[in-house]
Amino acid sequence: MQIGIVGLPNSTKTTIFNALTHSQEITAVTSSGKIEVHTAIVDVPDIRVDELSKLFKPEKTTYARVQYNDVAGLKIGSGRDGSLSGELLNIISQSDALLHVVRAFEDDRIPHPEGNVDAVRDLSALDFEFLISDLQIVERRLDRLTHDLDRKGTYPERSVDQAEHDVLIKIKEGLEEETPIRRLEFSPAEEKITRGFQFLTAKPALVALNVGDEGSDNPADFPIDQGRSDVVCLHGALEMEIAQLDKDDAELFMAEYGITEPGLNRMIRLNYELLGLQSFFTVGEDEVRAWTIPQGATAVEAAGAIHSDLARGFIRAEVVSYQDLIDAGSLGEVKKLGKTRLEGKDYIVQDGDILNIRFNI
Ligand SMILES: Nc1nc2c(ncn2[C@@H]2O[C@H](COP(=O)(O)OP(=O)(O)O)[C@@H](O)[C@H]2O)c(=O)[nH]1
Ligand SMILES: [Mg+2]
Repeated sequence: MQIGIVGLPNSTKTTIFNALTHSQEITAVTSSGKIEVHTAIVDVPDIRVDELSKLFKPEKTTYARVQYNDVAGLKIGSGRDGSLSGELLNIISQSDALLHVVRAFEDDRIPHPEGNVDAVRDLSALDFEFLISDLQIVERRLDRLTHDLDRKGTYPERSVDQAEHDVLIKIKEGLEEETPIRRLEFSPAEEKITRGFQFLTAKPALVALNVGDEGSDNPADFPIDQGRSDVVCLHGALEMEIAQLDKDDAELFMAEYGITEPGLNRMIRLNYELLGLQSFFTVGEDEVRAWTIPQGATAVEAAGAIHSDLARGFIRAEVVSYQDLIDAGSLGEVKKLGKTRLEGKDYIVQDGDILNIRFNI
C-alpha cells in the first residue's frame, strides 16, 4: 500500500517525509524542479503492539507498514489551469492514497510560490488540478464511447460500453460541480468500472496542515471543508527534529514542548485507516507482530496474509480480543476465563483481534 505525498513547492513535503522516515533528504528553499520520487517504508505506530511486546517480551516485534512516496517537482501555482505534467500525474496515480501537505505557517525566509501563505487556497488549488486531470480522462473516454455507441449499432460489448458510459456521465457531472469522485456514491458494479481508471480524486486523501512551531493543533481552526477532506495538524520542523533524536532525547524534547504523542503518529494511523486497512496480531515468545488486512476481511483471508498454506489448510482460528488479553495478563488466564473463541473461515476479523490459526496441510 502506497501513499503519495503531494503539495505545492515549499509546502514542506520533504520535511514531513523526513519526519516520517527518520531520514534526511534535502529540504530546500528552492527545489530543483526535477521530478523525483523518494520512497520509504514506515512502521505504523500502534500502542497495542507496544503493550503486547511488553507482555510477551518476544525476540522480535514487528509493526504494520505502509509506504510513503515523496513526489518532488510539482510545478504548479494556483492558476487553475490543468498544468500538471503527465509524468507526474502518472506517478501520483499509482498511489493508493494521497497525503496532501499544505503550508499553514508564516516564515519570511521561505518563499511561497503564490507570494503569500493561504492554506485554504493552496489546498483547493491542488484539489482542482486533480479534478481537471480526472475530468480530462473522463471526457476523452466518453468521446470514444459515445462514438462507438452512436455508430456501431448492435455489437457484442454494447451493454458493457453503455454501463461504462453511464458511470462516466455521473462522474463528469460530479466533477463539473467540483465534487471529488471519492464523495460520489457508486453501486458495486459502478465501483468496479471506475477502479481501472486510477482517478486522482477517487483516492482517499488526508490533508496534513503544517502549522509551524506555534500554530494550532485543531483542524477546526482552519476554514477547510471537513466533509471533503480529513485533516491533521502537524508541527513540521519540530516533528522532523523529534524523529532525528534517539528515543530518550525525543521524550525529553516532547516533554519540553508539552507534546504527548507526535502528531505524525496520529497521521500515519489515520492514513492506514483511510486506506481501509486494519491490523490483527499474532503473539508469542519469538515474535509479536501486526498483520495488515482490509477492514471486513475474514479469518481465512487473515490466515492467507500470514502464509498461503495457512489459508489452504485452515481449520479454525483461535481468537482473543486485545483488551481481554491485556486485562487477563496472559493467554493461559484469558483461556481460563473462557474468553478464547474458536471461529470458522467466514468470521469477520475485528481490528485488534489476536489470532492463532489452526491448520493442517
Ligand atoms: N519555520 C518553519 N519552517 C519549516 C517547517 N517545516 C519545514 N520548514 C521549511 O520549509 C522549507 C521547505 O520545506 P521542504 O520540505 O523542502 O518543502 P517541499 O518543497 O514541499 O519538499 C524548508 O526550508 C524547511 O526547512 C516548520 O514547521 N516551520
Ligand atoms: Mg521536497
